[in-house]
Amino acid sequence: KYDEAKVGTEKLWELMNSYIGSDKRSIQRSIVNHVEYTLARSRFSFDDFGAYQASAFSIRDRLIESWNDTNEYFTTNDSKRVYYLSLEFLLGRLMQNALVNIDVEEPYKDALMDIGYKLENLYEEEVDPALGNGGLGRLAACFLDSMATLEIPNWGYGIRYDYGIFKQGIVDGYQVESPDYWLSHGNPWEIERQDVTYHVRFYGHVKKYNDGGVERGVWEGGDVVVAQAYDTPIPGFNTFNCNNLRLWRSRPCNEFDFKQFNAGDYHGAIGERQKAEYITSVLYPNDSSEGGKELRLKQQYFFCSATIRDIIRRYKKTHSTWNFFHEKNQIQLNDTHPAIASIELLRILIDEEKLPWDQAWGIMYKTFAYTNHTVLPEALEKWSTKLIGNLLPRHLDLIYLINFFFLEKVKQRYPGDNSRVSRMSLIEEGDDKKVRMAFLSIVCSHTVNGVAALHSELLKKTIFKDFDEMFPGKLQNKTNGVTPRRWIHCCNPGLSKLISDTIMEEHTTWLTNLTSLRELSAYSQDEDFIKRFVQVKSDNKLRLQKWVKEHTGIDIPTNALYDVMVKRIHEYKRQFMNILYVIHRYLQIKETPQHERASKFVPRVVMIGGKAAPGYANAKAIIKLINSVAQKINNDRDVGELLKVVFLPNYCVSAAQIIIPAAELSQHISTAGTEASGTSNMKFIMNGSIIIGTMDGANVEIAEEIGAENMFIFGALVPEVDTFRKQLHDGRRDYIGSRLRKVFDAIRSGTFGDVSTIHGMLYSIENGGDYYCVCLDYYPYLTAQEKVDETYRDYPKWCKMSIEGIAKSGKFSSDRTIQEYCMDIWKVSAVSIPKPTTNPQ
Ligand code: NTF
Repeated sequence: KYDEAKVGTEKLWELMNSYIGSDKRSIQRSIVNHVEYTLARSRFSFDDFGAYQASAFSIRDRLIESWNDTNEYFTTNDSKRVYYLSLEFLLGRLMQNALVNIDVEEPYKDALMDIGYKLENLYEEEVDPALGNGGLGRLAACFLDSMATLEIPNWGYGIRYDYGIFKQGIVDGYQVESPDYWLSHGNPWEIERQDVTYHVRFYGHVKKYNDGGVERGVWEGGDVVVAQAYDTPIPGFNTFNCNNLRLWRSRPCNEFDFKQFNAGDYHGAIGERQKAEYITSVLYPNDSSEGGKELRLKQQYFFCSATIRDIIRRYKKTHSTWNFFHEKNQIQLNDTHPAIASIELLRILIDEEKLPWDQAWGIMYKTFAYTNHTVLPEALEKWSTKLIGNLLPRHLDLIYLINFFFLEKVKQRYPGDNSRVSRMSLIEEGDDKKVRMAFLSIVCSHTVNGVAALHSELLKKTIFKDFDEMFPGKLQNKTNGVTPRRWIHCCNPGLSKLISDTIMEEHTTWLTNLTSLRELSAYSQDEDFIKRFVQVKSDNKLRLQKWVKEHTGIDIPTNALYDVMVKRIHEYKRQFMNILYVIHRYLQIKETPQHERASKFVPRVVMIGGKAAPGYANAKAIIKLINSVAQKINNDRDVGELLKVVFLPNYCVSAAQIIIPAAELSQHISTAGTEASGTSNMKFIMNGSIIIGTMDGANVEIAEEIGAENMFIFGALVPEVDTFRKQLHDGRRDYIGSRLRKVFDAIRSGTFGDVSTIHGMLYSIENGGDYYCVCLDYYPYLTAQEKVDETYRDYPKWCKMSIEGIAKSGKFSSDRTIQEYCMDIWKVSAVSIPKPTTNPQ
């Protein structure tokens, strides 16, 4: 008998069971199809941008094939999944990363060349998706790459902002911000999911009732907005697995407000609805500080609520009881920004799923884990209870309840210790009561981690001391890492090739087993190897020289030491100390007779880049000072090419990929105890740049791995910082010293033009306000800088140090970090998707 449905299904299977081929013709076909049918361009009018878009769509098609197979496989096998919740994903450009990961960069290069396009030029057409501020967001992106590569069933969840981090321009030396409307030409990498939406409620009121001894709530009224999903496939390197990044966009709810419409206020009603879209319009540009703005809390709850519902929906497809939820789902909180997700899960379990409190609590507790990224007090989130109570009334109820039960336990454990109870309370008392989100996250998670050994130890000794005492073992360390696919192979193809040639391994092998770089150690004094290494570095310096000319108009020599400091501008990171030293060096050159200069000074190009939060006056003043100093020095013919200073504008992921491979020296000079980890330090080391740095964050572990003799380490350690701060407090004022005084005087006297915006900082530092210990570390810093010059003069020694750095950088692959999270926190293992066997054209 003819079974119509069965035949139909078979036909469909046959049609869809094919994969795009990787031969030249198939690639070209898939690209030109998109030119014609997706972009509707004719063969006479498509430029590099059109070619980029069409190629991106063609690559996305391939990703979708494995992405669909992957998700289906995980569902069929009921795989345990990890969800990484983050308000920021600083992905950087996706095209090269995708081509490299699915191993078709060469075929695409050839196929495009054959029809008249250079792949490298197409890379430049892509806008940076810049949905993050700095290290925290970039870490999330590296983690996604590693999880896909290690075949960990993972989805990232975040927000699809219309505006990413602002673009930084420099006008008269000052930072000016302009909006980054990155979607203006569409985004070929994402898949809009009209079929995946959730309602999210704000404000309103709660009706409580007693359900056989359990108090439950019904949350009603208020505003309801829609969360719509946008998916970006995340391909792993050298695997068929393809994970997903799901970002939410806010939309108005389709249920019309008939009253307002019928009252005749059509425009007003539409205007109200448009406000919904505002929630996901813009990324907050503050790195390491929190504003307490209602819209920010709305963003947080909006994406957490949609995410939790999405995870529950997926779980319920294959499960009819709650017993296995935590065994199948692990949720990692990237800092406290998504902390409200745990309360949302608890709320749904109690109010909607009608679970008893203990069971709901247990499920939540066993599902969540929390990563802390900072000890800076201004970055620790605290939300006013008024704000939460108004926006999320039921969540505030639950937080109070959690706090009540928690404090009961504290009292039981430490009877009579009232000060401990108030120290540990999730609520900070005062006129404006506040919820301490970090404490809430600790209490609601099974595991908490810091991001470098020193940072994790500091957490235990300082801000989380009481918690470490009460829950020994709960606080762990997971030292950060970076993906070597982007941070060696993509950004430094010359070095990648040199490595492959030298250790006689395909890049596909060592890039997933980075400790095999150790073999390079044997070549750190090998003449041929050094020759090639120096060639790679100078090619990269040339590339940066061009970039600098193009972006700043400044000419820099290539036969000079490239000294780089790129990161967000912050007092604790001490770009200020860097520029003070530059001024000192300039004054020294000026004081030295012409004929002695060449033998006394190594030519240097000092490059500093990074964005300042728009409301951070001191950071902006530092940018202005750097630019003014650059202006003066670069135009002083008397100094010539001995010293050049450049402020690298609009530092972002794609700029980093040019800057980092060209650096010879890189600065990581934060006050000990302030930089939780740092991740660019790892990227610089992998690219053969030597670190001048303090014993802070991951620098400590870098020194352990590569040897302190291969770095320029200086400065106060954490206990000395504490002592100095205490002395400042007690009135110590003798810390300036004559050489630093000279530098201050030069700034004040107008040597660098009008830099009055920095005067406040100078005054404060002189008068006991040197909280970040610039003056304490200044002289050791000078000594370390002298050592830098001395070493650079002995170039073979310099090369040996930088090669040793590369060779021993393997620990800092984010693959290692993710493996540790998998073993110690998530207890999850790899699920490898079978590669398709058929590949009909
Ligand atoms: C940052 N934290 C730290 O300041 C960096 O040291 C660290 O490398 C990255 O996190 C990644 O762990 C933050 O951005 C924040 F928001 F926590 F302050």
